[in-house]
Amino acid sequence: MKLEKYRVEDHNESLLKEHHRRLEFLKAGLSDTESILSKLIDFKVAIPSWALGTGGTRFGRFSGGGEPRSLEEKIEDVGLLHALNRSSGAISLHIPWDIPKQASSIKALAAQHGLRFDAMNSNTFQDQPGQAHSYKFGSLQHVRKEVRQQAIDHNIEVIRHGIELGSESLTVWLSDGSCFPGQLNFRKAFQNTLEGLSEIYQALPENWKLFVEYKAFEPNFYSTTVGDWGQSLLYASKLGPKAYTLVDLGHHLPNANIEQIVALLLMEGKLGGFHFNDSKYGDDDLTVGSIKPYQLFLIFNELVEGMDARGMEHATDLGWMIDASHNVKDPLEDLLQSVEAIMISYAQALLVDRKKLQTAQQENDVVAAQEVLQNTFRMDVRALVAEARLRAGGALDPLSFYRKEKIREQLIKQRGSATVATGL
Ligand SMILES: [Mn+2]
Repeated sequence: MKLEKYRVEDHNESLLKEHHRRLEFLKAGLSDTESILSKLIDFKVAIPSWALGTGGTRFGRFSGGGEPRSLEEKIEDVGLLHALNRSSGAISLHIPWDIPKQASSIKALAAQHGLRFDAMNSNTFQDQPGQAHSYKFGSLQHVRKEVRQQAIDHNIEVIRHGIELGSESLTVWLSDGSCFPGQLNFRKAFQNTLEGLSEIYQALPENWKLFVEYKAFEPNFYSTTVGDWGQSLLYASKLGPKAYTLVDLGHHLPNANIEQIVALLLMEGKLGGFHFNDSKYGDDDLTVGSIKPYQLFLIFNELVEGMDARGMEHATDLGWMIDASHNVKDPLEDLLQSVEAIMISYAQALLVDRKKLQTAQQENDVVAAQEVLQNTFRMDVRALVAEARLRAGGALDPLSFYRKEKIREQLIKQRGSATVATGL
C-alpha cells in the first residue's frame, strides 16, 4: 500500500508548532546541530525481510493479520516504513525464504520505494524440501564432504541472487556446533568450516564483503562453531580483507561487554556489520532499545568514536541492520520503534563531548568521565531525530501516524487476516 503524501503533510502540519518548541529548547543547549542533522538524514538501517511477519517461538506463533504474502509485499512494507521515517532505506533478504522470481522487476519495485538491497543472508540451519543432505549435524562443519559441499553451493547461489539485485555483501550465520561433549572434534569442525568459508569467499565479487556472524549458543547448547567474536575474527582474519565480523547484539553470553568488543573490532578494521535487537536473557530478538537503552548508547558511543578515528563514513562503511522478530507486537510498529531507538542512540553518540571525555580519561577522573556519558544519554534528543525525519520528507511522529491512519487495518483488508509471512 502506498502512502498519500498529503496525509503525511497534514500530520506534520498538525504537530509542527509543538515540534518547533521542543527543537528550539534542545538547540539552545547545543552548539552545532546542522552537522548532526545531516548525519542523521544520511543514516539508514536495513530491515530484514523476516521481521515483517510476527515472529514465532518454538511454542507458538500468533499472526496479527495482514502479513506480507510475497517478496513484493515485503518490499512494500519496508517502503512504507521508509516513507514514514526516511531511515529504513534498505532491505536484507533471506534465501530461500525470499527467492526473487524475476530479479529485474524486484529491483525496480525496490527502487520505486527508494530501497536498496543490503546484505544477503544464507540459510543452512534448516533443511529445505527436496534437499539431498540434512543439516541436522551441521553444514560447513559437517563430517561428510557432500553435506559441506551442499552448504557451500547454497551460499554461492545466494551470492548470485545478490549480484542480480545489486547487493554487496553476504552474511553467513551458521547454527553449526554440538549439543553434547564428545559429539564434535572442535579443531576439525573449525577447519572444515574455514575451508567452506574460503570457497564461498572465492566466489565473492570484487566489491563484496563477507560477514561472519557469531552466536554463543542456540540451537546448539554445548558448543557453537562460530561462537564468539574471537572465533569470528579468527575466520575473518584467515579468509582475507573482504571478510569481517558481524556483531548481533543478542548473540553474546549474558553481561558481555559488547561496546568493548565493538571498539576492538573497529580498531582492527574487522567490524563489518551490525544486527540490532535487544534482550534480557538470551537471543530474545526484542525491540531495539526496549530493555537496555544505555547499552545501546554506549555501543554507539564506541562506534562513532572508533569510526571517526579511522576516518570512516558512518552511514555507509558498516552494514546496519535490524535482526529482531517476536511474538506480540505489530511487526511494523515494532520496527518503527527499533529504528527510532537506533536514531536516538546515534544522535546522542554524536553529541558526546569527546574532548571533555578524553581529558577525564587522561586525568583518571572517573566521575567526570561518567558525567560526560550520562549527561548525554539523559538528553532528550527526540526533537532532533524528528527534525531530520521532517527534512527528509518523513512523518514527525511515524507511530501515531501509522495508528491514526489505521494502516494495519488496511493491510488486513487487502491481504486477509490469515496470511503468514515466510520467516521464523
Ligand atoms: Mn543476526
